Amino acid sequence: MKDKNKIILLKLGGGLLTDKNKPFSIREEVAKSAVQQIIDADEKVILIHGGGSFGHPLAKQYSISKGLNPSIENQIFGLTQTHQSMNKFNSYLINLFLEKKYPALSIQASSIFIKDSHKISTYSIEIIKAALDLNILPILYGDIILDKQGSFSIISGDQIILELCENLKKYSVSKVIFTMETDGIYINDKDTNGECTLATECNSDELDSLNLANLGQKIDVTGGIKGKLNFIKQICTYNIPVQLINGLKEGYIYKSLKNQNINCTNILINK
Ligand code: IP8
Repeated sequence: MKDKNKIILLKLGGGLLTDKNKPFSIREEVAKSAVQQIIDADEKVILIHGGGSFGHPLAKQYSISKGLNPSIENQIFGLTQTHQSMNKFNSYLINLFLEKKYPALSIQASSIFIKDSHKISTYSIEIIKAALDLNILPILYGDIILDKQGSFSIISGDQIILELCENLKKYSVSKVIFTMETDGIYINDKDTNGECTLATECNSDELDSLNLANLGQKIDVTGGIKGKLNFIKQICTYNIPVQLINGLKEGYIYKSLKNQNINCTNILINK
């Protein structure tokens, strides 16, 4: 029997679902396949997605992650526009679930979190628990975040995951899955063909010392792979295993949700 209170946090990377270099472009086949795999796996999940080409270019244009800057023309308008763009992207995904008669509910990070002197306060996380109790799939996404000091910034999908790991008391997170466009983390150890090597297993205390391969950077206002590893390190302090998987490979999302074997990066907890 399934443990009712165990939950998997699944992040669909924005770079996977969209073409990050082409504003407002959804990779529809990738998104549809991901949604179908989540439905087929039928596990208790909270889905979180990134910004991709709906979030990062706008956030960059208006310097949203650096906070209020009156010298930037129309910055406040850009703040709301960034949120609305993410909202639109999120609606597309929600609709994919609803079309399949699968109950999914959009929960906006900008409505349930606020910052106070750089620290995030959780306000209405109860809503997520209430949705899970009703067997609804909650879907959150990287968003803008306001702060009590009159400024704002960006809350990434990865930061949301960390907040959920810290604050979801009733549900215990059994695993966090990051879905990306590669098989996981590559290190600068060349194999016999001169290719970088996939780190299939990595201890959480080794994350800082990894010699990361540079596989090309896209516009990312929230820190790229280094930022991600920093969040993963913090997630591991809650004894939660993390898996980084390739969302472009057929069936990988399903297999990961079902704990089946795949070629990926597993971050192991140091006991
Ligand atoms: O793609 C960023 O979320 P991420 C969200 O998870 C925005 O880093 C609005 C840029």
